[in-house]
Amino acid sequence: MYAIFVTGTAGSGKSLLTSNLLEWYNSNDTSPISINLDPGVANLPYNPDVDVRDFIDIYSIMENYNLGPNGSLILANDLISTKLSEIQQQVDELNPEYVIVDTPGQIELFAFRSSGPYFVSNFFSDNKVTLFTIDGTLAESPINYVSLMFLSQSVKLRLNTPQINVLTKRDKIIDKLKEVLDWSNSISSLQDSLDKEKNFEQSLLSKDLIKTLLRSGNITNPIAISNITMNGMINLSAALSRIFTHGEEEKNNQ
Ligand SMILES: Nc1nc2c(ncn2[C@@H]2O[C@H](COP(=O)(O)OP(=O)(O)O)[C@@H](O)[C@H]2O)c(=O)[nH]1
Ligand SMILES: [Mg+2]
Repeated sequence: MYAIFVTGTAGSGKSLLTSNLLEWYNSNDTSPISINLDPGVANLPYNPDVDVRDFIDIYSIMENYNLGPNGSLILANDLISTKLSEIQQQVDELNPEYVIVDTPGQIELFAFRSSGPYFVSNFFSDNKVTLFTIDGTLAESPINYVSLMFLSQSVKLRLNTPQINVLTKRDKIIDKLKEVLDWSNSISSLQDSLDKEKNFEQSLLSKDLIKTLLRSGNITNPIAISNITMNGMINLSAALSRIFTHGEEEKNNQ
């Protein structure tokens, strides 16, 4: 069983990507299931097979602890790790090949508190990958692009699994897509775009930061997809298979 944790900032396309991955794996004769790990979500574009909202009710938390919407959302997210064994049991009963995990809308509540990393590291599966979704419409400016690449690395530092950057909403940035993808292929093209930025200090800081990321050797080129046209899904599924099969090879060689 392979687990795919779909992370990213609020509105970056996590839930729609979860839904598309389910469809993708279903139509490729594999058996995927979905887990919704967002206790605060009202509507989802798919029917989750396992749902954290069955175990954590945001409205009862508000009443029982006399909390407002923000406080109860934080507490609800902190409680996710306490429901790991119930969730794992439901998943194991379904016995799927792929588990696609849609994570909470607010990434800071999942990746930067203790519950999310605990869940990711203790969820039992043969192999795990984190997808970090980057909203294409936010990554259009080179300074935003650098800051999102940093956020991606920060999430990797917290969740500690192999990670793929996924640039979503490519259908909305058709005119800029080539330039954005060039930034990941060539540092000089990113530097050129940063040089054209009006704010000198922001531009300089971005250049320093991207050099640091490149030196660490960890920065990976984002895979551009559209959750609407499905363009790019084939590249994403190939990248996922590479990580999953590579992981299996490593295990077999041990
Ligand atoms: N045009 C376009 N819209 C998208 C894409 N991915 C997500 N959206 C829209 O962006 C909004 C947020 O998506 P959602 O999956 O709920 O984001 P989440 O908060 O990360 O789970 C929704 O209105 C989606 O329909 C995409 O690739 N292209
Ligand atoms: Mg969502």
